[in-house]
Amino acid sequence: TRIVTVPTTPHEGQAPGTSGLRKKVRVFQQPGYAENFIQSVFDVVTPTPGATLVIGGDGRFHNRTVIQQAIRMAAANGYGRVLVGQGGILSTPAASHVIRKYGASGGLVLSASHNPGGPDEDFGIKYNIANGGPAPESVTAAIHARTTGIDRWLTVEAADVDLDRVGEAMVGEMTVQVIDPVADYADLMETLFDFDHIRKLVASGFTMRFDAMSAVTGPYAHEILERRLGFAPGTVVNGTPLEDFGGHHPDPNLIYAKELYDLMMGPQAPDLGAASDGDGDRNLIIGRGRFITPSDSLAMLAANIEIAPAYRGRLAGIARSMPTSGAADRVAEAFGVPCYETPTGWKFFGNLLDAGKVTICGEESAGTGSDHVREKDGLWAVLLWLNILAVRGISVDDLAKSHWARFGRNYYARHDYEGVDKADADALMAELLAALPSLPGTVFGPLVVAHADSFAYTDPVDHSVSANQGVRVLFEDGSRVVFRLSGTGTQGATLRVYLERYEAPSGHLDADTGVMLEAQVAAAEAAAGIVRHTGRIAPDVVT
Ligand code: VG1
Ligand code: CO
Repeated sequence: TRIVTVPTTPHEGQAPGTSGLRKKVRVFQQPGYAENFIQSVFDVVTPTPGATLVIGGDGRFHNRTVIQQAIRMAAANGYGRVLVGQGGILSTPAASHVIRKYGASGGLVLSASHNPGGPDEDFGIKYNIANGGPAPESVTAAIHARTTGIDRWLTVEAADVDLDRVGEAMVGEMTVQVIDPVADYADLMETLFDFDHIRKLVASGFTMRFDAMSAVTGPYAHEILERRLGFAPGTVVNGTPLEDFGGHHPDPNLIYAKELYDLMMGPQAPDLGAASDGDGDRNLIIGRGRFITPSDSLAMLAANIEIAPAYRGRLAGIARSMPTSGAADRVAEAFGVPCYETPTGWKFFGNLLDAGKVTICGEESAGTGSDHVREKDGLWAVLLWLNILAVRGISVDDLAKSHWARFGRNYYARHDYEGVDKADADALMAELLAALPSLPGTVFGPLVVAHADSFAYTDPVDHSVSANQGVRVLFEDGSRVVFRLSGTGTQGATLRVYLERYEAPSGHLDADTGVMLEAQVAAAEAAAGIVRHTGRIAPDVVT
């Protein structure tokens, strides 16, 4: 087959953020935009001839177009085989598993995750390495550098592959295998959890609702929850992936999954409510009448993970992102295992997982996962919850209460200010950074600043350093506020303010989170001048 060399010039702004390159679909539709980025990936990772590449996405608008481009480009760049999910579908955790299972050299995950989809919304491309996880910063930095100097991309002349039929096709000299996107992943879940026990729980009358938010987890949830575990048909709602997610934000939080939340707080609530995001790596867990914050979920899952067959006797350590609450730290301490604090983004967990230093990881943004893949995994978290509830025979609410009674409770909230003017957001952060040296000793109402810094992380495995990962203000009473700018948005800036306060087992364990965090909210405003900088008097999203 003839390899076609297409001359090109760089597109600006192709720096991958927290989780890949994310832009408006219209930006990706510019001639050569996706091609430049994909070629930059291939130029950096230089696949050995014949290597396998996995391609999949969350089914959002523009997914199929980029998949066809990427397949032809892979053929021209020397790959021997592409594995692609039927219909162009692979959830992020499923893609991670497929990369690992079939020994691929890497994968392209086409998704903008929790961001909305459709012609006027968002698209994204992320590269994952051979361990199945997001490329580390050294690789994403090299990809970005390459995008600034790229002058050609390579493709072959070939027809589109039929993505809707499982089977094999040739593109140039490269084999394309269209695979069932669900089977491998569902089989993996059966090896991790006690499905028999969960089936008994279901047979005993335990009910749940899983909201797939018209995104990628629908087919996975139908297969695993309804077919393999026996939950009643209709347990999974919004289970068909739509290109625009039905016009919603596929973000499983209390704002965008409000219907589920309202159901769970009402008289018709099933035993468990859960949801996942656009690409299937996030999870929302709500018991009847009880929302579990993602930070608490990480701690509760870690404390009980050894109940699940694949984790028996092997909790090696826990990792959490810096803004995630310290609830998991208390579990690690009690179990005598290390707890690592990483920057935001799953790419920072990869080395710890590969080295066997941690078994479970999590982020306050509704991401939880383990060493079974190298991505966070929404359905995995739901299944682990089910396994634990089945074996312990208690409700979500009772599990939470018993957890807090033993470890204490980290009251926690995140306030997001979305679509803020970028210059205003930058000015706020710059001022905060400049004020850091003078903050210790400052009094904000009942709080006194003990320590303030800009978080930097040294990877304990490869010793790489990631600086500037968010501003932390720690108070003498152990509470804290954290400030970061989002790295996944496509419009303006999003300011995230993370608020946390610990209550010991002897304290108030069932108080209102908003009330408990009043002093921290006021301190955040006083320290950062959010109203003054952004003109916003209240956050857009509170989770
Ligand atoms: C957000 C979350 C972060 C998560 C990332 C990707 O990043 O805060 O914890 O890893 O999204 O999640 P940021 O930079 O916007 O705060 V996903 O499910 O969008 O791939
Ligand atoms: Co996601």
